[in-house]
Amino acid sequence: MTNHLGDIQNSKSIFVIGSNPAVNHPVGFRHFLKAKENNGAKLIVVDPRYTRTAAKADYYAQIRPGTDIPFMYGMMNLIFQNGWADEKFISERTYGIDEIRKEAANWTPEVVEDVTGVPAQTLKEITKIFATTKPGCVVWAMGLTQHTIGSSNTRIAPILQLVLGNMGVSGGGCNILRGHDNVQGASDMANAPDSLPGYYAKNEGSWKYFAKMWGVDYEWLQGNFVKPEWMFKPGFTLARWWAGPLDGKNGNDPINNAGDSLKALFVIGNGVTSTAQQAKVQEGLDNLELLILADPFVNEAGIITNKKDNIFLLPSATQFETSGSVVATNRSGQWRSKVIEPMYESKTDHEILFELAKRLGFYDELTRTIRDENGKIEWPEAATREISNIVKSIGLTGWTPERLKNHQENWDKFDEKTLLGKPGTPVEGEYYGLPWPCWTTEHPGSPNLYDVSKPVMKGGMGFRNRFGLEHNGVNQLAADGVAPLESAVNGGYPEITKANIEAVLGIKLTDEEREKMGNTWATDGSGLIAQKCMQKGIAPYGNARARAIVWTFVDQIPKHREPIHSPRTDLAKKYPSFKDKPNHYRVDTKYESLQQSSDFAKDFPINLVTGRLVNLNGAGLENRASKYLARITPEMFADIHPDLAKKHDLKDGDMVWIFSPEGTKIKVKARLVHSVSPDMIFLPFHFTGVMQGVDMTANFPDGTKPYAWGESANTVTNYGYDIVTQIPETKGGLCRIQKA
Ligand SMILES: Nc1nc2c(c(=O)[nH]1)N[C@H]1C(S)=C(S)[C@@H](COP(=O)(O)OP(=O)(O)OC[C@H]3O[C@@H](n4cnc5c(=O)[nH]c(N)nc54)[C@H](O)[C@@H]3O)O[C@H]1N2
Ligand SMILES: Nc1nc2c(c(=O)[nH]1)N[C@H]1C(S)=C(S)[C@@H](COP(=O)(O)OP(=O)(O)OC[C@H]3O[C@@H](n4cnc5c(=O)[nH]c(N)nc54)[C@H](O)[C@@H]3O)O[C@H]1N2
Ligand SMILES: [Mo]
Repeated sequence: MTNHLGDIQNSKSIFVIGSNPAVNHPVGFRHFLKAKENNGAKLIVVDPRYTRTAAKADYYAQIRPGTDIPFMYGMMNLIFQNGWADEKFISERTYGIDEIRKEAANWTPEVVEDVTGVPAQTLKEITKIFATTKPGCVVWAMGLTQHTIGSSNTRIAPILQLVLGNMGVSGGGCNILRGHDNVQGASDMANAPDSLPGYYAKNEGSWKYFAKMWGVDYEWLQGNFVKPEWMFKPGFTLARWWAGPLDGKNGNDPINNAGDSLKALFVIGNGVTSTAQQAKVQEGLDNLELLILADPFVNEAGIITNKKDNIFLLPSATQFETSGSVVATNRSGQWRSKVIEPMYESKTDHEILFELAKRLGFYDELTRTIRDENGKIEWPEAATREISNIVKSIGLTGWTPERLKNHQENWDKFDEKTLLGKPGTPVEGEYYGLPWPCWTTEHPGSPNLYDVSKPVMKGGMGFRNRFGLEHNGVNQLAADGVAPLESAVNGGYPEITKANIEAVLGIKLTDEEREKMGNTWATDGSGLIAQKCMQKGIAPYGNARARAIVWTFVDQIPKHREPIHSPRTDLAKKYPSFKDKPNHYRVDTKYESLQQSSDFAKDFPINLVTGRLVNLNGAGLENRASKYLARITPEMFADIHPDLAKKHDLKDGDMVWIFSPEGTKIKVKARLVHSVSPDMIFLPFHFTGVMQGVDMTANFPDGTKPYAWGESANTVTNYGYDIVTQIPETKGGLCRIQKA
């Protein structure tokens, strides 16, 4: 999130595209409702389903899945034409918007109507209200990301905000609602396979910086890889690990894994059965030599597999049985305190990992900087301190355990609309949770990113200078006169390095300082660069232009491409998918070759959309093991429009088979509702335990079977993975239905 949930109360218009916060973020949604009630804010919802969020909307558009790029280009087409663009913001703080203008010109309301299914009139009404009611924020979540073009979706929405000058302002920004508890913290800590903690690139410079900060030899680190060069390569993703054990067998995608297949899987805190193409996941599990599931519940990966040996369930403690820092959706840090000691024989996740490291023989290296002389670890404070010591890239430097605990103890003394600590309290002048970047231990955190109306020491900053100083001869730094308030440089400036700090800040370093200082702001273990920058009101990461063109991507600007399985074969020809991508996170991945291989829509004419229910979460076992939550939705079902149901002779409560183009099928109960259109069905993905008609729940150890189980939506989600991130296309696929 560039801004925060409370800041949504400062919005005058809220554009929700691909998110259903009334169901999935019901506490956060309170702020949306307050914005409506207190601020007269207009709520706009674009979703293929008429959701509970849509029920609260002033404007609603029912969009065909996977066509959000045409919709937003359509908006920009009208914005440029009507003079609603913020040309000053565009010229001073952005790069490449002219390319966007050209592409937007193609997307007239009529073309948009044909591709998205949204009437031209609705597009016009929504565009006018959003473009002229400022400030406005954009909100999205999985409705935009779970597509082959998910990463392009996540670029076009911020571009829309740049064009409107809605970025870097309170009440504006891009409020991307994160999913799990601490998912922001998890991604900050490198759960992605292509980076180190803090999003440091997996290159030699970063590895050497980490080696130094961890107190271990770089050569030792590198020696743990099968060959030195594998240290720099991305790993498998969660979406596609199962291709690893299958290793190209049975027509599965070939892998590139140093000549070997994947033998063992260690799962800690993921449901596994939430993964797309679950029949493949099952095949992957069956082909493992070793499966370890560290989970407070019986992870259903162990239930759906036919594997009979070498499956170990490690009882993890829950988050109530441990303490430490986590990160909220808005980049705020939060301190958690243990409520009870771990029950029975369970162990906390960090203990499990420490024990694993001991047995693998690198406990000493793993804990070197967090142990005292007697080998004792002050947990979790020492871990938080290590993180704040190392992760400069996103500004975690100011997150000491003491400051986070102070916020925990005084959480009632912050203003919810600004996050500012109230005067006369122990948190005066600080923002709740010190939202990153929090550059130093004196910095108050940054509630809204890219806001130049504030001094850096009060949370202000420009855009990050991340991609060099010029591109195609165009300067990438912000224009003269644009800089955070009270900054020593009144205009753009580069990211700060040891080499340029004296020139940019107008200071002189002592020899001792130069000796201690790291080469760049992100690898300066001494913290001197950040401190000097704060004194001069400078954001260490620079003050640059936001770019609309990503010159290293296949689509340099976001382009519409039809889902791999599109109901519109004519449009799949006109807007084809990407070229197939070999070695995409180690797996050869199909796009165009699959999309163009068959007229899928002929045999599978119905759109398949998957998503969430308010009473269940993720893979769902945690909640299906609760009698009361399970009772709300005791069985797996499909939402079907009455008109579609009629065509198939289905009544409410009838059983229906759903077939996917992959050749898989599930049998579920039909629930007749008007929230879906007649050309689509909706499936919740929180069930599993039955695989294509086969009940596997006898595999549950005695006494652990949940109160509800059923077929998994993911057994019929189609092949398709984002071109950059590899997130599965679980929001855009096809199916066929038949009365069971
Ligand atoms: N109760 C509950 N709350 C949760 C979770 C849960 O499982 N249960 N999970 C948490 C997690 S991990 C996450 S990531 C978040 C996710 O939160 P959301 O993203 O809000 O969750 P979804 O229901 O998956 O999808 C949101 C909406 O996207 C719509 N959609 C589908 N395809 C498209 C499309 O092509 N374009 C547009 N514009 N919309 C589309 C769907 O119809 C759906 O209403 O929720 C979190 N909160
Ligand atoms: N079809 C379809 N599939 C989807 C999605 C979709 O919209 N459609 N959404 C996707 C998204 S966004 C997400 S995030 C995933 C969610 O999918 P998962 O990550 O699988 O979601 P959870 O069920 O929350 O899984 C968490 C697991 O961790 C365990 N757990 C809970 N607390 C702890 C703990 O403290 N320690 C340990 N070790 N384990 C713990 C739980 O018991 C559970 O087994 O699903 C994805 N799959
Ligand atoms: Mo998620």
